[in-house]
Amino acid sequence: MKQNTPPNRQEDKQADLIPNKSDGTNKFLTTNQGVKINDDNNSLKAGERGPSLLEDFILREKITHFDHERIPERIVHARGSAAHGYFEVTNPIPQFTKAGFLQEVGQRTPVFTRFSTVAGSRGSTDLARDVRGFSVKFYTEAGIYDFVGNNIPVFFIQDATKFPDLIHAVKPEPHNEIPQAASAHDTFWDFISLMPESMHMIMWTMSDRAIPRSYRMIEGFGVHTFRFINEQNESHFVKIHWKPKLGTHALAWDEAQKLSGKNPDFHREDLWEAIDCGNFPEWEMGVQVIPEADEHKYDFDILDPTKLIPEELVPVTIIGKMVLNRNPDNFFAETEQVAFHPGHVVPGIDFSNDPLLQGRLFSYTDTQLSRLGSPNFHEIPINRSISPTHNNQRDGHMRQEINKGRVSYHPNSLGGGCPYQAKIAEGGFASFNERIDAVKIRERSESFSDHFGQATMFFNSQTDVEKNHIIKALRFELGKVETIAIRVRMLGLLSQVDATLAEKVAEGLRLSIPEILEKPINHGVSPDADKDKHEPKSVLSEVSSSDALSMLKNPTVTPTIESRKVAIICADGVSETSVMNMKLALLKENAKACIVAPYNGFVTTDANGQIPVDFTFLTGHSVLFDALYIPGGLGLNALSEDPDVMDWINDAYKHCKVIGAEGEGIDLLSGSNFANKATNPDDGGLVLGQKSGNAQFTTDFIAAMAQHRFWEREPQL
Ligand code: HDE
Repeated sequence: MKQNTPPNRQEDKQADLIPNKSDGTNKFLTTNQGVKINDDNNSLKAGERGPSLLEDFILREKITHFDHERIPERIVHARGSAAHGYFEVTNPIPQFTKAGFLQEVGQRTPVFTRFSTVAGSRGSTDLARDVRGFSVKFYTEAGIYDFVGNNIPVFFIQDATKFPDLIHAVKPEPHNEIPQAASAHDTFWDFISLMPESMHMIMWTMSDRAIPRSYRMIEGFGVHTFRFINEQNESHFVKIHWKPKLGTHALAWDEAQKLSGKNPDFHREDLWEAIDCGNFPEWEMGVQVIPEADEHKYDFDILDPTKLIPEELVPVTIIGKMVLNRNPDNFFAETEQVAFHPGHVVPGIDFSNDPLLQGRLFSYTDTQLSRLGSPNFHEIPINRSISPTHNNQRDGHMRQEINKGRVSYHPNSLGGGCPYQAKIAEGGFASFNERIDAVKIRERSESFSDHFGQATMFFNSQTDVEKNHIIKALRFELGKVETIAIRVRMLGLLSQVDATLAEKVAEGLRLSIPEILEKPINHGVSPDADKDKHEPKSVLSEVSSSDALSMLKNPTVTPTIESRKVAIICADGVSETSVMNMKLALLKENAKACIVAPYNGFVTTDANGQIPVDFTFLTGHSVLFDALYIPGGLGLNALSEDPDVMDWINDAYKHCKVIGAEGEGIDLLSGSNFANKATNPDDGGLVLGQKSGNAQFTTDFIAAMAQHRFWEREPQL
C-alpha cells in the first residue's frame, strides 16, 4: 500500500545502537563483573615492597583484557575511516528493481560508510598511491544490503583465484616487510608485468585517482556488473556509481608523500572534521542499466571486471543521494568491527557471473571468521540488521541472542513450523532463475582476452596534464623497481596501450622499448590452454575517448571552495583589515581560514588587535592547506629570513595551489623560487592585490581557489 509520506528510517539504526552505548560520566569505576573499585593505582602485594599476589582479581582482569585488545587487521583495506548517514531516494526505478529501499521519492535508509586504502596496514599513511575502498552498509527494512566497491571502476584481475597472488605481490615483501603501503617495488611490478589483464587498472592507479584530496572527493564504483530484479521477476544488468557533490580532486604526488610525514591521518581527519563542523559529505548514486537482451552487445564482456561501460554507451541515471552526517562514537566498536560483504543483498538485487565477484561471495564471511573470531559477528551492534532476524542457527563464540524453546531445526512441528519461510510475495529472497547449460570447465572465456583496448581508451580520455601525471607516476614506480627485466617487460606492455606513453616512461628510465613484446610463459592461462585463443588482444573501443574518465574534464560539478582550508601567513604587524576581510569572505563560502605565525599564542596586528594563532611554521605546513593567503602589513618582511616560511610558500607554488598576496605580502614572494612570476604574473593561481582590503581581491582569490589547482604551472617548475 502506498503511503502519503515516504518512509523515513534514517534514525532507526541510531535508535538500535542506543542500548549498547556506555558513558562513564558521574559513574563509579567497576570491574567487568560490576564490583566497585576502590584503588585503581596499586596492585595487591604481600607487603608494600613485596611480590604481587595471584589473588588480585582486579589486576588480573585488567591486564588480561588489555592483552587481548587487538584483533587481526583486515588482510586488505586495513586502514580506513567511516561515518554514519542516510541514503535518500530521489528517482525511484521500480521498473528495474523491487528493492524495498529504492521505491519512493524521499524515502530514507540509514547507512554506515567506510573508506579505506588497500595495501597498507592499519597504522599506515592515508596518502599512499593506492585504490580507495568505498563500502556502504544499508540498514534496510528488508535486511542488510552492502555495497562494497572502490573509487576505481575496474580491477587488476579477472578471476578471484588470482587475488591472493595480487595481494601477496603488492604487500610489503615477505623477507624484510618493506615497503609499507606502496606498490613501488619489485614483487608488485613483477606480477603486473606478467598479467596484461591488469593494464586498464594500472592506468587508473597511476592516475591522480590514486592520490585523492579527500575521501569526500572520490567517486565510488561497484566494479562488477550486478543484477536488478523487478516485481515481475525480470532481470536487468546494472553497474552502480557514486558521484561526489564536491567533485573528484587530487593531490600532487610530491605533496602526498610530504603529507605522509606531516599528517598521515590527513584523510581521516578531513572526513571527521568536515562532519564535525556540519559540512556533511554527499554523493549521488547512479546506475547504468543494461537489458538482458544487450548482454552480448558490446565489444567487451560485461562480466569482465577489467572493463567499464563507457557512459557514452549507457548513461548513468541518478536514483538517490547519500549524506554522511554523524561521526562514530567509538572507532573500534564501529569502524573496525563493521563487516561488509558483497553477498549481503536484499530482494531486488542479485549477482552476475563475473568470476571475480563469484569468488568474493565466498571470501568476505570467511575472513570475518578469523578477523572477528566468531560466526556471530552479525550480532555486533554495527553489523546488526534493523529488520528482525529469526532462524535456527545457534551457539558459537560470544553468542548474544537468547533463543527460547526446544526447536532449532526446520521443518518442525513442535514449534508450529516457526520460524516459517516467506513467500516471494511476502519478501522472501529467491535467486534469479538464470538458465545455465554448460560444461564444467577451468578456463577463461575468450571474450575476456582484450587486455589493452580500454587501457588505451582511458589514456586517450585524459587531459595533457593528467597524461603527464600518469607518465611521472610510472617513472616513479618503475624507477623504484630494481630488476631491469621487470622495467623492460612493463615498457613492452605500456607500448601496447600507447606508444607515446611508453616512450616517455622509457625516457625517464633510460631504457628502450622492447621491439617484440615478451610473451610471458603464463599470463593467466594454464600450460595446457590454447595459447592462440587466449592471446592478449587490444580491441579498440567504439568509444575512443570518454570525458567521464577524466577528473579535469568532468564538468558536472559547480566549482566551490566549501570546506577547503586556507593558511593565512601572519606575523606581528599584519594588516588586521586584510586578515579579517579574508576570514569573513572565506567563512561566507563555508571554507576555513587558519592563522599561521612564527609562534603559538597570538599575533599583534597593525591596529594593536590580537588574533589567535592556529599553527606555527613548525607545527603545520602548506601541504595541509588548499591555498595560502599572505596579507599586507609591516612586519611581514621579517618572515623572508625564515627558511620554513619560504618552504611553505615554495611548496604551495610547486603543488600548483592558489597563492594570494597583498601589499607587503607580495614583497615576501620576492624571496621565493618563483619571484619572477610574482612581479609579472601570467598564472591564474597567483592572485596579487597591491592594496590591502580590496574587495575585488578576495573575490578573485576565492574564484581561483574554486578551480582547485593550477596544474598548467607544472611545465615551468
Ligand atoms: Fe575485497 N576484500 N576482495 N574487493 N574489499 C575485503 O573483506 C576480496 C575486491 C573491497 O571497508 C576483505 O572484510 C577478494 C574488489 C573493499 O571493511 C576480503 C577479491 C573490490 C573492502 C576481501 C576482492 C573490493 C574489501 C578483507 C577478489 C571492489 C573493505 C576484509 C576476488 C569492487 C571493506 C574484509 C571494509 C575487503 C576479499 C576484490 C572492495 C579478504 C577475494 C574487486 C571496499 O574478504
